[in-house]
Amino acid sequence: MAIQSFPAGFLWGSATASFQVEGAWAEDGKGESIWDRFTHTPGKIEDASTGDVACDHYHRWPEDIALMQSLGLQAYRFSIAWPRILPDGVGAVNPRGLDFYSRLVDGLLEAGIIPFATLYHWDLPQAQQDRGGWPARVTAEAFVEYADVVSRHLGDRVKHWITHNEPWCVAFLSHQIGAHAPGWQDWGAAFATAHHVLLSHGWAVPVLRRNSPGSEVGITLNFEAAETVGRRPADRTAVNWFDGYFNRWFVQPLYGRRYPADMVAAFTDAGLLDPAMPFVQPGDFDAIAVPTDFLGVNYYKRSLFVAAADDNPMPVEDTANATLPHTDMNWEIYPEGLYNLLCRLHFEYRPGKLYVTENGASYKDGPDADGVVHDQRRIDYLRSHFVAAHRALAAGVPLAGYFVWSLLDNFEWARGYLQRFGIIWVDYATQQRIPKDSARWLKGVIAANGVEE
Ligand code: IFM
Repeated sequence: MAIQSFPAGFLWGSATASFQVEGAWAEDGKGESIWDRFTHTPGKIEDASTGDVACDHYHRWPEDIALMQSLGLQAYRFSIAWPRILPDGVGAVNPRGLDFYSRLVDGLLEAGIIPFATLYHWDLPQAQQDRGGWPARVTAEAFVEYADVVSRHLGDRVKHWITHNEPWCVAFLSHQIGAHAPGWQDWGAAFATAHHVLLSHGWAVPVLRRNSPGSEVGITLNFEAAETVGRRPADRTAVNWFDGYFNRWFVQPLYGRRYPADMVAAFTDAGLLDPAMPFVQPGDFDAIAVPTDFLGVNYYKRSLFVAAADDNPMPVEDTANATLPHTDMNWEIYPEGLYNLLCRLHFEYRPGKLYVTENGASYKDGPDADGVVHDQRRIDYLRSHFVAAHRALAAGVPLAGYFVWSLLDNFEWARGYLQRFGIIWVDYATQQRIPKDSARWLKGVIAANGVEE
């Protein structure tokens, strides 16, 4: 097997998010988040679990940093819980919340691990939700206040900032499909949310730059490889529709191309979008297209589509033809999609650099009789995606780093604790951590700065 070497300085990391790992949901002055409210509402989460304790990372972060260090991780992507910092969304700052992240960042730096801080990974203060949440423009303004407070406090030490994680999830999964907090099913609210999230990103970038001189600032989007095996022109249209809804609606405005015209027309024709887009104000698109240093890419799977039989514009997922192996999330494994995506983003949008800010797989494999977790399928998944990323680098894509999702098994949103993405097993009853085989394998990849094809 040939070793595919990555460029010198390529960053290898792992990622988590505050609500998924921290626990301590009501400690040290933290305010309630929309995910606290959502998980405390019966019927929302598959296993009826909450993030109240999660991986107890809020208390166990020194142990978790030691684990990262033992694996040779060079960077750690974590998110900051807005309600720890501003329990009411805006206004009074909670110094104990800032202190927690300050200690975490200092601990990472002492361990030689570069902190990548995501400002928003979905845990909006409930008080801000009560002011209208993301469908209201005031929340974009509140986000800038929050970004200012955080970066004034941590900006001397954190030099990599991600404004938002996966705006599609914030907009559509949370406000149109309703599977995530706050659980709305309202297309209008989803479009307004998408706009306000992007706008808040655009407004926050100069604030982060001012408060954190010399830092890299970017945003993370999630992308899916949308494809069809259908032969009818309508099947291609269906794929384009999904690509517009999931991928292009977010990346285009960030790179100065506003919302995709074909999708504005498609959504309008379907009666889903008011073409006047009342949430857009003069200057918004310029703000959204503020230059950034990198684009963060989250990639997991392929989705196949066919055209709906009736006039419904929503494409239909073609599970019958999804014959590639699936992970426990029932996601089709398609490393080729990562290669295609990275090339597409580079050649169509020319971001200064890219990071894969999330990629990984959910498999249940747990400790055997000897307490060892053999997760060969995760190793295979990661290896194939690393090789795809390497091919993209060879094609000229300025990929600068790769963050495996996730460091720890953790709270997988609406799926609760039933899905395990970690390279480290977590026993939720005892909070014991056990690095899986994939963690040891990743350690080898990092040490070699290369992967066997
Ligand atoms: O766990 C999530 C993460 O919070 C956002 N990206 C996808 C992951 C797996 O579903």
